[in-house]
Amino acid sequence: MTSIDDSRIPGVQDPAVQIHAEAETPRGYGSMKRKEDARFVRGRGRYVDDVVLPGMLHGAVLRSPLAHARITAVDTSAAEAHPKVHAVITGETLAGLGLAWMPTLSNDTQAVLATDKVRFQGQEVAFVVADDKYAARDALDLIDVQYEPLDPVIDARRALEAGTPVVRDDKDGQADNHIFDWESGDSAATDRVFAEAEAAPDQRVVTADILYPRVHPAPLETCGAIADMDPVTGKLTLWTTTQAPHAHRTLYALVAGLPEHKIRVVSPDIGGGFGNKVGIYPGYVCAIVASIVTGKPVKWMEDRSENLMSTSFARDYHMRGEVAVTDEGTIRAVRVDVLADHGAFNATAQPTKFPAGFFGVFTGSYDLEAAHCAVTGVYTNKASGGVAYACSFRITEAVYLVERMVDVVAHDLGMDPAELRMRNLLRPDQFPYRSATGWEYDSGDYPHTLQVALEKAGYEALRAEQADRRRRHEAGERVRLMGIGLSFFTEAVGAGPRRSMDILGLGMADGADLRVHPTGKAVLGISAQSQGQGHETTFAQIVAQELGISPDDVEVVHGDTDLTPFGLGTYGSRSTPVSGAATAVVARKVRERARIVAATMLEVAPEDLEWHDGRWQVAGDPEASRSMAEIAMAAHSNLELPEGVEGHLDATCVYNPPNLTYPCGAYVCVVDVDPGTGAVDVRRFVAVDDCGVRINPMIVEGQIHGGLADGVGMALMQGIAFDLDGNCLGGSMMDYLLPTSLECPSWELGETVTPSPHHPIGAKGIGESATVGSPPAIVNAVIDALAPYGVRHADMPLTPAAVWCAAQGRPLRTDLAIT
Ligand code: MCN
Ligand code: CUM
Repeated sequence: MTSIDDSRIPGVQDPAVQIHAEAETPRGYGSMKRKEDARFVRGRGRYVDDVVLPGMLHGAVLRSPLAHARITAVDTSAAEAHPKVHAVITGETLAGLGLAWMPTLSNDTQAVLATDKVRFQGQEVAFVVADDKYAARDALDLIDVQYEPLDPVIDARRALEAGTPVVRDDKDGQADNHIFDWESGDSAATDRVFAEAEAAPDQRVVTADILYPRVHPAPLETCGAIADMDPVTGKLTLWTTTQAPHAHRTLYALVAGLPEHKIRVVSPDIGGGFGNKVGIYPGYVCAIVASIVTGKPVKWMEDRSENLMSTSFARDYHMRGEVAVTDEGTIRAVRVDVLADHGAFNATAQPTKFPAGFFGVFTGSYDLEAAHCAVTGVYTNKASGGVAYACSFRITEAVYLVERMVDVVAHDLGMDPAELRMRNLLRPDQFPYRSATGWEYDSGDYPHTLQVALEKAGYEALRAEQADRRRRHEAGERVRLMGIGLSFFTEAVGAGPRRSMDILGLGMADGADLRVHPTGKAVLGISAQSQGQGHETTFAQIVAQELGISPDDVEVVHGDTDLTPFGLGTYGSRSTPVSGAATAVVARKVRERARIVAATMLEVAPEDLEWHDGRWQVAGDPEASRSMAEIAMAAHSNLELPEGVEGHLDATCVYNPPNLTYPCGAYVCVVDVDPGTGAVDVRRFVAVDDCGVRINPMIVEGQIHGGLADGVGMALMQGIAFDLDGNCLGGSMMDYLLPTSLECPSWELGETVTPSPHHPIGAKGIGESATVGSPPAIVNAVIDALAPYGVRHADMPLTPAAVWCAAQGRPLRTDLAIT
């Protein structure tokens, strides 16, 4: 038997942490403080790295220093002789178990530990297990790997050229670096509109090449796992940083052949995810194998550089956008060609399938006659991607592309970008709207949302101030240039409808189970996995709203596959759209059961009762009513219920969403740019989001704040470049810069509310909206500021150097460091 260190469990020694500090207990929706913060702000959260098991050993991963090399020999004898080392696992060890390669989310294969070649700098080569993590790290230096260096493939734009080395020569029939071709939309219809636009005297085609650079989500806690295979019971307990505990359990069962009921995945507090913790990493598999081999629990936690260099990155899309538009500014069609750099192993969420090819929403928020996009994926000698940082390989790049293109069109037409957007936005009467690429947007009032943002920003006055600054600049005064940038985005979140989506054969429905105890307190089990989004609070609020009890009386259980119902976890802002819907539905089931119990108690027919103010009440007789606590006690008593009605107040449900939810938002960013140094100051940022009904407005705003900061990071600071030898230039936080409060303005938020018509409580997801919507607004603002220099486009990250070069008419290539 193993046990965890009890003193670290909040509440065990400090009952105060269980007490919620609200003066007045709220019921249902509203900005109540987060329940989980009682432990987080006291430093009493329990993260994966806090888990300590008796007799636990520690693992460390040996990584490749080279981006591309053949492995000719691996000598582990000196490491094995280290007095504190228990085992050294290599690719050969794993090959003996059939585990040297594992499947990825895209049904590609990925090396767990390299056998034939290393394919990116930082790739996993061997795993050492020792008494402590220091000894494990020391022993890595004792492993002798012989490499025969090969030319690396670093420039994605050249990956398909003849004569380029083949990254994946391990795959049968793979003679080049091509992974897939994926397309969406009607190519013939789109080409027709473009031909017309080219021929017509009062229409035109606007084109731009746009890069969304490689970035990394960089969560606070890096990835890791503690594997504990009990040799007596044969049960594997895996404590791990996962956003999808149930999916991981099933995958371990399918891939490693372990019986699923003998696997328990526990994901306690995890320090952020941002998509970084969706995939299964080699280190997890190594920890499991190491626990089986040594018969002891084995912990593996990566360090910051390992996280930045080897775990799922995001973006790396080279995009060509074309827009067919009339001279008056009516956008007719969009055509997109994308080269997607997926690194050495294709690990992104199935890009060939709708809607994992979420890039299909590149038509944005506009009413188009036609649209077509083609994406080609290529292998390079870089770390593989994943489901990372507000869902790469989907909306994030698509929104950036279309919102950047709209500004390029405005530039070329000499039109105001707000006016151009207003002219082309979908109208409220067009919903539900079927896009040119087949997506059904559920609801929205886009012109209103944009209007609210423009008014909040004081758009007219900003433009007047800008004109004045430009005059002074032109008169030779040394002033900072002012830029105003807009974006309007439509998100598509809540994966997803069963008929259109599955990952490795699993559907996308989520379960929820709710038990109401005799005293009216409730426990909700969900499959969503909070990484900091406040689920323990908001999901309790949903139950509270439906049952008329306090959120403080609802305990939310998640992150343990032995205790919670199956579901695919938290990513793609799907928790509220899917698990949240399941929670509302299961609570309504309980409420209906409570109605029968209350009717029996009040000796009336269930139809005579009305749900009023959180109680079941006899119609027209407010005196005759019962609360959920009274009903719960009766449901567990000897009360004689009608024939066929079960006692107690428990229910389960599985929610299979009929559609995604489509939140939207209008953002306005104001920047000041110093043309002498290229330094950018984000002066103001107005964000008006519509995520339907808000359960906890404070948490929603927190989510938006975080996403806006992400946007500042991506637009101005982040971006992982490589040199031509394949050295990753973003491997530490000295090189990969995260935004702080110093780079961020005081956010100005606003809202519009268009409920989702198909979601039980009308809510749409919000977790990624601001990360998706803010980069184009910031970049548009910087480019707008540089208008006096004739700049039409420059790629992120708009570092001072990139801005300065753009102003000099020599835009930087930001994905490669060419020296
Ligand atoms: N919410 C609400 N009302 C709404 C919508 C949401 O009150 N109409 C609340 C929810 O109940 C939840 C939070 O806002 O408490 C976020 O909900 P949702 O939009 O459903 O997103 P998820 O919970 O599924 O979170 C995933 C999303 C993703 S995919 C990334 S990436 C990201 C993000 O959340 N990672 C985060 N926000 C993050 N925030 C933190 N602190 N840490 C991360 O790793
Ligand atoms: Cu795609 S980043 Mo979030 O979905 O976990």
